[in-house]
Amino acid sequence: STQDNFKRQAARKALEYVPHDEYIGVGSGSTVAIFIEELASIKDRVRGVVAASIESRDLLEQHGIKVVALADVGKLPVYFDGADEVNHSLQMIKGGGAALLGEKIVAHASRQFICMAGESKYVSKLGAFPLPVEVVPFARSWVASQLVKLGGRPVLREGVITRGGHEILDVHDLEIYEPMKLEDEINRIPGVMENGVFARHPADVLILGHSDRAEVITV
Ligand code: DER
Repeated sequence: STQDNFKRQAARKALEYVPHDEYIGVGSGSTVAIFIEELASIKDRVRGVVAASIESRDLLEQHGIKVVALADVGKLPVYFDGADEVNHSLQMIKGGGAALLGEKIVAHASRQFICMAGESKYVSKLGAFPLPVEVVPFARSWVASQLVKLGGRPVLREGVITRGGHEILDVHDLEIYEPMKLEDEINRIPGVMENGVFARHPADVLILGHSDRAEVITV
């Protein structure tokens, strides 16, 4: 599909940012899945990969790429991941794939964040995509009431329990004028494990896939 083509253009360009003989981190989603396929062609160059999600770990192993644990590698030089939205400051909304807790951990454990996305993800203001918030199940209703006070309309993502045993509330109708402030405000609500605003730790490089090329954007 056209979207897949955008993703592949971005994933191919991202290979240029893979350092020689280093550990790297990868996130989750369909763009990362394409990146992992492309990575297989240069897997001898990679010392090992820290996967932020179980799906990515399994995909890496299927491609014969060495998977290592974050605990065994400390700080990573670079982290590759997709996004649901990315603004012109390279702040992101993530969590469409319910792996946002692992993704934010590995992103913060990495020196550089390379975001790969199709052109439709590049927006001037975040918030059209409902914001995923990972919550402790028994606190779900109370957290939802606090998110309503922030102007959101939280909707439980039915049938999803995350790797950490939590639920996801997708928060619609948020007007996100100050992403960093919102990221901190939501994470201060007791019962919230993590949320999908990646503003404290924006991407360093955005590789935007178009139909026939990839565009490299930095701030
Ligand atoms: O869940 C996530 O954070 C993914 O990275 C998501 O934001 C991007 O998924 P996609 O590459 O399938 O659009």
